[in-house]
Amino acid sequence: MDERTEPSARTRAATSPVLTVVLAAYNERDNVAPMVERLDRALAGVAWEAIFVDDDSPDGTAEAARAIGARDPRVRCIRRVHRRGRASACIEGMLAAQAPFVAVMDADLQHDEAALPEMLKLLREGRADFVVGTRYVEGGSAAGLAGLRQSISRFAGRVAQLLLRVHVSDPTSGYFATTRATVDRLAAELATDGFNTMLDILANRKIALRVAEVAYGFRAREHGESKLGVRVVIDFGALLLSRLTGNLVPQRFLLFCIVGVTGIGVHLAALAALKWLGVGFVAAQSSAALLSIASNFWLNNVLTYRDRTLRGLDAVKGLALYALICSFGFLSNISVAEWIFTIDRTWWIAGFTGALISAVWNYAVSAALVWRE
Ligand SMILES: Nc1nc2c(ncn2[C@@H]2O[C@H](COP(=O)(O)OP(=O)(O)OP(=O)(O)O)[C@@H](O)[C@H]2O)c(=O)[nH]1
Ligand SMILES: [Mg+2]
Repeated sequence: MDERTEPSARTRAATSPVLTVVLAAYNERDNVAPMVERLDRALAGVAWEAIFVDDDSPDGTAEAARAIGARDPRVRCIRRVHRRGRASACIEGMLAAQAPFVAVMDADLQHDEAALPEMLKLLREGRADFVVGTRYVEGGSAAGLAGLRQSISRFAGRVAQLLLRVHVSDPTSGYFATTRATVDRLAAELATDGFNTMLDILANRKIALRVAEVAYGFRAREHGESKLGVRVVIDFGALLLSRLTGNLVPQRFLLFCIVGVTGIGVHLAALAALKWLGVGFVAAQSSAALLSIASNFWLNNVLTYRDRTLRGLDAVKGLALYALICSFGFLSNISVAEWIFTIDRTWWIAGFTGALISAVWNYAVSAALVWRE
């Protein structure tokens, strides 16, 4: 490189961040500017950049981040369309990081940015490869969480500690910092369809991380709405199960099976109701089967595949295709079960294998044809 093309030392210093802060943001418009101001204050003396990862929020989060980025090149925004999910947003943000150290925090001002310098120090001095921001040690607090939420958070943390052998005081915190090298080594292993990337990294079996903790006080949300709900709880269960099976069973397949089980409930309830109304058995059984297929489709569409939910006409086409796929799944279920039953007359082994084969078929084919990426 000659003198004209090589950036001067000053430009290099200005354009080479040491710390990238990744902020997954969905409908957080009013939090963007205060977030950047707080980072600026907390990270005085540190070359940092911030990446907001927005999933096409209708409230204009991306515009708010870009408006700041136009004046302050340390602030960038990745706007994703037709995608949703905090985990995949965090992973993409971390992969886009320019700095050797990466912090992940919520964009809603609940994670205290004052903990960042200490987290960065531990990484820079090589005393840890992963630093957890924790609410549950001396100096930390979860005052921003309402009573019941705090109990649920602590309970979920305990379950994660026991089942995944994750030895940190706050496995559900979501606030962490690590090295870019760690991200590069683990990115391909991480679940993209969940909420808790921090726990996912801690539970990995590929590399042994040296983990440190830094206390912080969790603040109450001031602007915007919480995205926490039943889905997050279900995601958490699916992540635990998936990691307990050594990642053998994908998280999405577990969600698909949970939906399948609810389908049995819908089927039986509809059958009982139709019989009660005096409908003949075959007609009632067929209607109940169609209803359970429709309810499974709807639940998979909004839960299992919420990052690619089909809408409008696409949803109608998807439902027709899904019903067709399930009818083949049903046929393979019956034929496999019948075949096994001729070899081994244990009814439940034959029944379970048939059901498993059709579940795998329905899952694999609908993933490829109905909710394809
Ligand atoms: N890009 C992106 N960000 C998301 C998505 N869901 C949640 N987030 C962000 O992830 C962070 C955590 O979500 P919250 O809804 O605040 O969850 P929480 O902090 O556990 O819940 P509250 O205490 O009620 O705020 C916030 O910055 C959200 O904007 C998503 O689907 N896409
Ligand atoms: Mg929050």
